[in-house]
Amino acid sequence: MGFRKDFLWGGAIAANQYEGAWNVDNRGLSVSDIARYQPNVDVKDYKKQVAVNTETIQQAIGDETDTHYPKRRGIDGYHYYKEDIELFAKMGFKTLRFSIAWSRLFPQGDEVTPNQAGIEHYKKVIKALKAHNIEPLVTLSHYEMPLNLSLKYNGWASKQVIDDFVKFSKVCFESFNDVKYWLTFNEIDSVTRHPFTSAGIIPDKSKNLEQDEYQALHNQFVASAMATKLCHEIIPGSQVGCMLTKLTTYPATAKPEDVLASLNINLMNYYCADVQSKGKYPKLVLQFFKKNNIELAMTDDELTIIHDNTVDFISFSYYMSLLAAGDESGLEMTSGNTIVGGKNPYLQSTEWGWTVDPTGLRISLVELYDRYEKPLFIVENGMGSRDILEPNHQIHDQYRIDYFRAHLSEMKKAVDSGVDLLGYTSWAPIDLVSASTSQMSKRYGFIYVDLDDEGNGSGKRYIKDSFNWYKNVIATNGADL
Ligand code: BGP
Repeated sequence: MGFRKDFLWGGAIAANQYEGAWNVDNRGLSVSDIARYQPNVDVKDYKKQVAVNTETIQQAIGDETDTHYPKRRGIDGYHYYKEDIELFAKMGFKTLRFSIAWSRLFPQGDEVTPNQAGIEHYKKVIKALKAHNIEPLVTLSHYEMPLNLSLKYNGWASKQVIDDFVKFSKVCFESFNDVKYWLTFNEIDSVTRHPFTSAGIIPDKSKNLEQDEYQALHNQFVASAMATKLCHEIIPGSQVGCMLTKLTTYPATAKPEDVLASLNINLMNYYCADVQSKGKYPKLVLQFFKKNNIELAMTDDELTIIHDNTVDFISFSYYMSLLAAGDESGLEMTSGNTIVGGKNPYLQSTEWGWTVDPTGLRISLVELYDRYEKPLFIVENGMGSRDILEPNHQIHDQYRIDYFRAHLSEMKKAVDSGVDLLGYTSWAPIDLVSASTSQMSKRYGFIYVDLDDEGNGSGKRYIKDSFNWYKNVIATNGADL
């Protein structure tokens, strides 16, 4: 009973929210450099927060400062990584999930040879991790496609991008061949929620946006399968995972119409993992395409590649749960993780509208394990909160400890019921720029970073109360929560 002996405890970050140094060492512009901090837009209005068009993109390109674009500065992890890794090591991390910024290796995305400076940077990061016995868990694509590929091809809507991604992946596997665990696309299903961030699709360039989104997903499935094949060939013993946003949806009531609505939503939430894990499209999804006049360009060869190169494990993010109803008119809606759904009257939600549902994590683990019968990996879970930095640099974040304690307890119950879980990485072990709102004040870390939404502050790192709590969790392999 309890967690496996080699359970991978750790944390997860992404280059575009962590590194900054957007124009250092030949890095090219990425889609994340376009994300503008918008203090006057409601933080719960994700559609508005992440909206872009050709005009706002051109405006961002013309602005060569980081003033309005916090992801350009991140938390300067590009320069702080050694100190940060030392702090993670102090907590006893067994793994760190991080992403490789595609535009550091291929600034325009379509060069023939990679930018050596980018490769050298990640070699140093991996070396620092290994020196502390921290296993790297690398995401190849985490909302940071080279902007040039978005502008030139409308991103993943075009098959052209598959080759560019596979070339980038190959360079990663060859250059970082001591990395065992890899993820291809972060929250792959998010293409239909924020197509620009996830797939470089500029909505006003699409004639049929819905069709482009599903085509982009198909192209990513092909690229993911090709990368999986290469990874297995280049790094013997390596393990590749898919990564989905687990948006667990309950029926609003026991009314059969509500049950049906939640069933349909969950089926669509699962389909990306279905394709990547089972190697084929679910028949119900093919029927959905037909009914909605979505005609995807897919060849037999591509379907074979997908079929023959399925993932080794299923990873996912879990933040919250939602409600669905046959008739949504009576439902109070809430935002969360870039999706809007019914608000559960039994759950509390945060200032950003995300419900807190630890039992939902257990439900998700059981559902996923039963569906795929492959090892699972929780690669994101956490709660955005405002923290108060006390005059003596202390941060008393009991609310964060409560959140994690509740979720890890449910995770333990799922494991005790037989779920094979490889590890758990919190989002994020250190405060960084929010993916959806570009705020710094939406904090997730066990480590506080002294920066505000405008980028003012010393950038110094301070330990929160939750730091020592998590350290003890890891030291006891989850026995003492
Ligand atoms: C996930 C993303 C992460 C992360 C997290 C929290 O969807 O994969 O990049 O940021 O959500 O979201 P936010 O930063 O918007 O609070």
